[in-house]
Amino acid sequence: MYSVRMRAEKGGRHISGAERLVSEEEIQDSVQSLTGRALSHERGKPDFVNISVEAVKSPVKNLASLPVILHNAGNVMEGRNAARRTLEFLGIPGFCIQKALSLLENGPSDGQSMRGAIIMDMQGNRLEPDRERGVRATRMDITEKAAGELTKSLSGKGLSSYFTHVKEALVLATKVASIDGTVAELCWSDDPYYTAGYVASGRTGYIRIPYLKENGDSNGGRVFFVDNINIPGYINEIENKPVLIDRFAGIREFTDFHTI
Ligand code: WAQ
Ligand code: MG
Repeated sequence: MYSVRMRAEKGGRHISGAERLVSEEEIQDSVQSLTGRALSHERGKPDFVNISVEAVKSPVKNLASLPVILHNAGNVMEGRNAARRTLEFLGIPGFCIQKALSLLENGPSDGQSMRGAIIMDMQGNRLEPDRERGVRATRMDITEKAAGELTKSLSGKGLSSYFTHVKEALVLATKVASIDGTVAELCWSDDPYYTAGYVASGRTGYIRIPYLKENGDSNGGRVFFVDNINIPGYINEIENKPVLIDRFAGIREFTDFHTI
C-alpha cells in the first residue's frame, strides 16, 4: 500500500491537509482528488502545495471504527459543556481541560492553526516537540465498504452533507484512540464554517458535538490527552503505524454517560 499525503499553505501558514492509504492502482486518482481539495479550500487559496507518495513498509493494522455518538448540543455553550463533561468523565483534570479549550479557542500557534496536534499530559504540559507544527497522525484510511456503511448511517440521521469531515475525523480519532497512552482527544475544525467537533476515546467512542465554535471562526485544532507515554515512541506510532478502518461500529444518539 501507499501513503498519499497532501498539505497546503499560504504565506507559510497552514490551510489544509488530507491523506489516503491506497493500492498502487489508486495512486493517480488520489493524487488528483487531493490536489483538487488543496486548491479549493474554504480557508483560502494556497501558494504552496505538497503532495507525497510513499510506500508503506510495515504491515497495515485493520481496526473497527469507534462508534459515533451524536450529542444534541444546540449552541457553543452547550457544546463546550458537553466536551468538558466528557473529558472529566474520562479522568482528565479540570485545569488541563480548560487549557486545551483555550488553546483551541485562541489558535494554538500564536493565534494561528497548527498543521498537527497538541499532545498534553495529565499535568497540562505540552509534549509535542514543535509547537508551531504539532504532531500529524498519518498513514490511515477507511475501506470503501466501511465508508459506505458510514454514508448510509449518516444519511439516516440527515447528516449526509458532513460525510467527508466525519469520515476523515473518525479515521483519525480511531487510530489515535487505539494507541497506548491516549486517554482522549478533543477536536474542532479550523475551517471557518465548520462548527462541529468531537471528544473521542476508546471508552466513550466518538462523541460528535455539532457546535464547538461560532460560525466564521477560523481557529481550531486537536489535543491528544496522554498518560504515561514514551514521547518518541508515541509520536512514532501516531505518525507511522499504518491503520485501515475496515468496519463501521454504528451511530446512535447520546443520552448520558451511564449508557456509554
Ligand atoms: N494529525 C494531527 N492533527 C491534525 C491532523 C492530523 N492528521 N489534521 C488536522 N489536524 C489538526 C490541525 O491542527 C488542524 O488545524 C485541526 O486539527 C483541524 O483540522 O462532523 O475538519 O481538518 O463529526 O479542519 C471534526 C468534526 C472536523 C467532524 C475536524 O479538522 C464531524 C476537521 P481539520
Ligand atoms: Mg481544516
